[in-house]
Amino acid sequence: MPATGQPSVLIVGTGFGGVGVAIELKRAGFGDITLLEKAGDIGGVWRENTYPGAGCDIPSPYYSFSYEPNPDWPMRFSLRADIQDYLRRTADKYGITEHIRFNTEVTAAAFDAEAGLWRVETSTGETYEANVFVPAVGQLSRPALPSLPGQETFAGQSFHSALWDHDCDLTGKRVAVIGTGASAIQFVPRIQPKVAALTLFQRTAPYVVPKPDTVYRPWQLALYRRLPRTQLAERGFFWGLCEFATVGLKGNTAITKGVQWLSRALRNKQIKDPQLRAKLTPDYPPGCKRVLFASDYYPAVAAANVTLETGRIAEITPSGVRTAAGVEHPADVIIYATGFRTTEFLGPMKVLGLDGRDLREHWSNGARAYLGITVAGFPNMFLMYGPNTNLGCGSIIYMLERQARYIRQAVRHIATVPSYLDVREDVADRFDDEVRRRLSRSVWARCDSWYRDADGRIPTNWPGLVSEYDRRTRKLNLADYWVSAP
Ligand code: N01
Repeated sequence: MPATGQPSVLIVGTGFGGVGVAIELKRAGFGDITLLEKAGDIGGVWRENTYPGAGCDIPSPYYSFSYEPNPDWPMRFSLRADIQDYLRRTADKYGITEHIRFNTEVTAAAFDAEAGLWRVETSTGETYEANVFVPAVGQLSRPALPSLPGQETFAGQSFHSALWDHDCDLTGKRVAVIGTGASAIQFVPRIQPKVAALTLFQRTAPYVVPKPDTVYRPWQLALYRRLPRTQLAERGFFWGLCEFATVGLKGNTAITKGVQWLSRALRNKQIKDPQLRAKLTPDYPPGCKRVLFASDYYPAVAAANVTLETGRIAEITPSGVRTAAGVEHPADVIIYATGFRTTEFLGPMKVLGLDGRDLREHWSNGARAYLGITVAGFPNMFLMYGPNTNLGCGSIIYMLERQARYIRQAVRHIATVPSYLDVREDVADRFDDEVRRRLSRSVWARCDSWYRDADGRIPTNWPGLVSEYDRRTRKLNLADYWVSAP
């Protein structure tokens, strides 16, 4: 631990979380920062997900850093390349890129209490030491593949939507898409016009509502540049709209009925065949799974070359996909749009805290963290986008900024009084009890989704409004922590 005020900080990951916390610390005068990135570029999910049509379903004026508004967003709902460019530019502008070590994957991290240091190991065999350890590896970074019988026998090409094979030309091919979540509804309308036939395997119908997208006109962009408050107003509007929607997700059925109505109206307008419409009608409460914004999805599903298959998949055969009813759908290519292993926080990394306690064991009954940031027994480890900080509606960047602000205060304390902060177990337990109690009343407790783990626990989502998260993370309360000198 340095006696003077520059604790070393090691950040894992360079998505919005890693870059965001690095900027916060650098702006506060903490320069001893290292970011380790397993890939060769920054961007997190916006680097990884390159499927056609990949973009953000939160409006860009809200899905931006508050201190770095971007008057050049081409569209309200920007596509991935523009979002990744924005992150790259912002990292450069704030002098973060020079702190990044690319192609360096973290495999393990262990806390040495005597030295007050985290020792971090990488797949290349290097060891890094730092006073503060900030994993910022996201919740949606590990693709989930189903285990279907016969999968390995398929003779054609197959890939996951987050690992899109751009060498695989889909033109004129028979394509099977498994899954109808946020990823599928973005790429299905893009690939449908070029494929010969598309079979879409839907296990559960999603709620789809119109996407109020717009390409910003030159005068609008000029206005944003001249009068930044106009873009701020748009940001504020969507912030408010999501807060309102979240009241519904917390249990207000009058609001979720509105979502149901919007989705039904879109189906009635875009799907003429009553049988297809029935298949596309969800049978669970709105919001329980993520509500999807798309104005081009239903027309693509209704196209003549698309078959919506709702029967259970029994097996993958060398030539296609067979359902439990024995229907064989021939396919040249299978695309798995089956989502991510969202409840395995920190993925394959082995993290050891005080007295060698293993984070994976500590989380064997489900991941948990105080305010989604700190874990008892893992001092000076601060998570970005940790457990229970995801949103049903809202900008994750807003949440990340609150986490970064909290971590900056912790680093400031460590800089002033060389020490390590370990959240008190009773404080963390009380918080977790509250989160569980509140989530059990939310709409997310009422169906299966990637928000829940195999035991039905919800380790992903924040149970309240983002304004509450803002308030509760505004000031680091040292009374919540054991503060020890190394
Ligand atoms: O994944 P998903 P995603 N057999 O888990 C189905 C973010 N995101 O990649 O609903 C058959 O939502 C599964 O069926 P069911 C966003 O937060 C954001 O689409 O479990 N089907 C479901 O239909 C999003 O929510 C943007 O019954 C199987 C689908 O696969 C999150 O990423 C864009 C199956 C998986 O859907 C994940 O979205 C894209 C099986 N064995 C993604 N296993 C933005 O715009 C799974 N399924 C910000």
